[in-house]
Amino acid sequence: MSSMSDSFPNPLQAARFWRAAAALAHLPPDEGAEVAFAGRSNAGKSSALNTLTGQRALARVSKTPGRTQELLFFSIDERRRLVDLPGYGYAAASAAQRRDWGEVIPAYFASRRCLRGLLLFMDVRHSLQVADRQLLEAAARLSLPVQPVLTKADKLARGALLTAMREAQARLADMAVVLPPLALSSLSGAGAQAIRDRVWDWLQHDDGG
Ligand SMILES: Nc1nc2c(ncn2[C@@H]2O[C@H](COP(=O)(O)OP(=O)(O)O)[C@@H](O)[C@H]2O)c(=O)[nH]1
Ligand SMILES: [Mg+2]
Repeated sequence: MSSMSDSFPNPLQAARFWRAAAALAHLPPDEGAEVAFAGRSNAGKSSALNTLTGQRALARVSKTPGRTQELLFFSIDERRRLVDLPGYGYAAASAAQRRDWGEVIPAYFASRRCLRGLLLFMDVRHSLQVADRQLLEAAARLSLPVQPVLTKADKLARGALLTAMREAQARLADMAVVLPPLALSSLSGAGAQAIRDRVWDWLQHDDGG
């Protein structure tokens, strides 16, 4: 499939860290268009943000899960943003941290008219855990479109990858707002272009608010 971004520079490469919000009271104005990145801690979300933007160190890649508790805003231009949501579901989380992401992420979804879509990153070897399903349900309640991304595709041989993709797709099939999953290896970049195209397509929809 050809796409506009095959023949042009990656528009997401313009993304620059703009600001962090530790609480919903500190979100930037609800205008223009933004796309959010969500996933369990260690799912490969930061690696994906770097790969999709073609930048080596835009988001910190950590071996220590659960460090970022803020919403991080990256601006592409004056009207378009990427938003890195706090990673959830890590084993060592305190009760307060669990309550935090369980409330903050759905509240963020509900408070942003400018939110065009959600990328949900899941390790292809452990997709659709309980916390992922809760996030999908929160998105569905708001009719927020979700693109599932199955990460670390390089960890599986081709046959096992196809099986894992098919299984994930079957389990997601009954959710109306969820698109068919895409596979990504941030190590090789395989699969990145289809995800960039999805993000860029979402970011074109700006209602002028
Ligand atoms: N082999 C492989 N490892 C990956 C990939 N993406 C992330 N990782 C590794 O998985 C770990 C967690 O990645 P990170 O991006 O920090 O995950 P986050 O917690 O979701 O932001 C790190 O050790 C990464 O190097 C991938 O596509 N392939
Ligand atoms: Mg991270």
